[in-house]
Amino acid sequence: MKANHGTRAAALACAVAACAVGCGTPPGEVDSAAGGEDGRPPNIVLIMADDLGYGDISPYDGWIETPHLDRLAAAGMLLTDFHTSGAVCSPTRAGLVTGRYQHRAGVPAVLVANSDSPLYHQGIDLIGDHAERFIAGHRDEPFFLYLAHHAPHYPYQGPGDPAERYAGEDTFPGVGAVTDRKRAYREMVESMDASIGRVLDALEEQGLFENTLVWFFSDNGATREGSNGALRGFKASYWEGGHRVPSLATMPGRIAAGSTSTAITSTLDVMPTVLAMAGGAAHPDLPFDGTDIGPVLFDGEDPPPRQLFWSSPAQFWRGAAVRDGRYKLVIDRRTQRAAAAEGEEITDPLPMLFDLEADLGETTDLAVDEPQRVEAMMAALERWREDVGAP
Ligand SMILES: [Ca+2]
Repeated sequence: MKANHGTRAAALACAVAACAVGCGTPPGEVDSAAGGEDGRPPNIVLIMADDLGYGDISPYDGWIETPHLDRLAAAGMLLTDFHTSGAVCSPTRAGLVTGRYQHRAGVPAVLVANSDSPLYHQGIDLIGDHAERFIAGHRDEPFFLYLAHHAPHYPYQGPGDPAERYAGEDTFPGVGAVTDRKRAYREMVESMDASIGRVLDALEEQGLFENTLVWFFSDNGATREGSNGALRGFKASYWEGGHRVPSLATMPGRIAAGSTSTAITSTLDVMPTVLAMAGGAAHPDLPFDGTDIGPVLFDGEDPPPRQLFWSSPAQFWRGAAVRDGRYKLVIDRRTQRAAAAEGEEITDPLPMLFDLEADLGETTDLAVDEPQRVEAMMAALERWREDVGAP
């Protein structure tokens, strides 16, 4: 590995955020009923991949063998209808840490890092090192650990490839110099999987696995170098391939081993769920848009009916989507533009409607057949946009 110490330190600062539970919870307010048999509150480990797709990893019958993610799936729950609140990095992450639509925090689009805060995609081993030390160092107290991997975001570089980025560089190398990107992509996912295996081993060695929620998911769908399985579209779109992602949750004794949930869930639900487990609650002035899905994870319940919304400004593309039960409304300017006559100006959004239960691949537009449903979902989208300040 080719990295100086400064780069490693900066990469870790970007990639790892951790604290003992209690950061936001006054002493004495932790609900011990949420914990294990000895009354100890649970530990929380969130693991986020970057640009990993629905068809990338083996628990989802993907093309890359990921034995440690298989291990997570076997020990816990696989979520089949889990969504990111954005279709690119920053919006999803802002929604994740606030439990609220990212538009409310002023992050509807990508925040571009400057050269002082480099992303270093070969930092996976370092993230694993740090996580192991952190778990060992906090074995005697409840903890929260958030591991934000950069894999398999470009530039594509496997463990044996030359490093593409260094601290202080002003330019972003894009996909990088590697010519066999599929190979590099696969190796990045395999490295991340090995790192996750080390985290699971550390939890088991410390006797903490039973009382720890380990929740793995991606921040958006895959690029064309990866796979979104049967889903249409890629990262940076509001087709399912842009925002329906792998999600695995494990907590032996509380989450049924080898279980699957088809409930509609979101990255917006993560914060409400883990905060409830830690005995906390939302600030009264900042209510969550997500919900505590503990009943889904721990009891296999279906949550009440809900709508999910997506909307982005014109940074990379302009679009919106609404999910309501089996139906999904999609507004995609690129599709409109492709279908338009040369020189024709695109003014009004053209909503498309899909029945995901019958048509997961979003191939058959039902908008003409179901004008009332389209009208109701468009009205819901407008109300939501006004509420959260979305474009
Ligand atoms: Ca991403």
